[in-house]
Amino acid sequence: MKKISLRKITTKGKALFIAYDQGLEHGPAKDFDDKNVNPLYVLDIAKKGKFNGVVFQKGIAEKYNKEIKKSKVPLIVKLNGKTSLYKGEPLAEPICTVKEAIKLGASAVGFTIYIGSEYEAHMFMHFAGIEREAHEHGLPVILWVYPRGKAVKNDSSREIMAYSARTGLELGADIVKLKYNGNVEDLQFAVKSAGRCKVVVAGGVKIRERDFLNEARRVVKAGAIGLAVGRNVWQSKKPLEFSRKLRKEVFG
Ligand code: FBP
Repeated sequence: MKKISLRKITTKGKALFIAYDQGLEHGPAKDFDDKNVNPLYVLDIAKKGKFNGVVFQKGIAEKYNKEIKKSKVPLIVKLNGKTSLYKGEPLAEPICTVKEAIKLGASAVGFTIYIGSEYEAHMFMHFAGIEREAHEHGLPVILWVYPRGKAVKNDSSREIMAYSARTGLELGADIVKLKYNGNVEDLQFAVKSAGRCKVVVAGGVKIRERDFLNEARRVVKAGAIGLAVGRNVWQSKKPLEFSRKLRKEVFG
């Protein structure tokens, strides 16, 4: 098996990714305004803000491929997803293959698993194939691990955050993306639980910029390699200024 290098999507071992799959996950009216509804607006932030990667679903990666390539921002193609309209047990089926992602010029692929869901085993099965194929091509795999479903009573406990992190390691992800519960010690243990699988944390809903920057500093201090942020960046009134401050927190 090829050695998987994170070089293309990290800077000195740290990473700041910009996530933009919310159009599918939440719907445009919930998160977007007239500016950030346009993928090119976010791509421009990713480029000028020197992000280590931009996360797009296949459709955006295809339709805006020329601009993505020109921007030289590493492309992370999300391989599964779902809308927020379906209210059953969470399940995100694959909607793009590793081969297609490679054709689109992906530097890494992303996949979500809802641990605790009735369909967990199904997502594990799909992920196993994706991880195998991506790694055969030397492509890093980022796994979003979100505990969810009626069996999950407290999705922000220490136990569940460590469990999410460990799932990333056990399933063969190179980077696991977690929802941070706000407790630094819990995150430290989650990072330990992830072992040689690196940890990035999700951004969440837009909060005060100063608070977000403080959180970012603590997250990196706790051992995470960085963040994969969406709304807190592209909903900012001054996204480039905010990105610059965020970079400072992550990369020092
Ligand atoms: P944000 O920084 O905007 O929270 O994005 C992170 C992310 O993981 C996105 O990639 C994804 O669309 C979204 O959160 C999913 O959030 P949820 O499933 O909690 O609605």
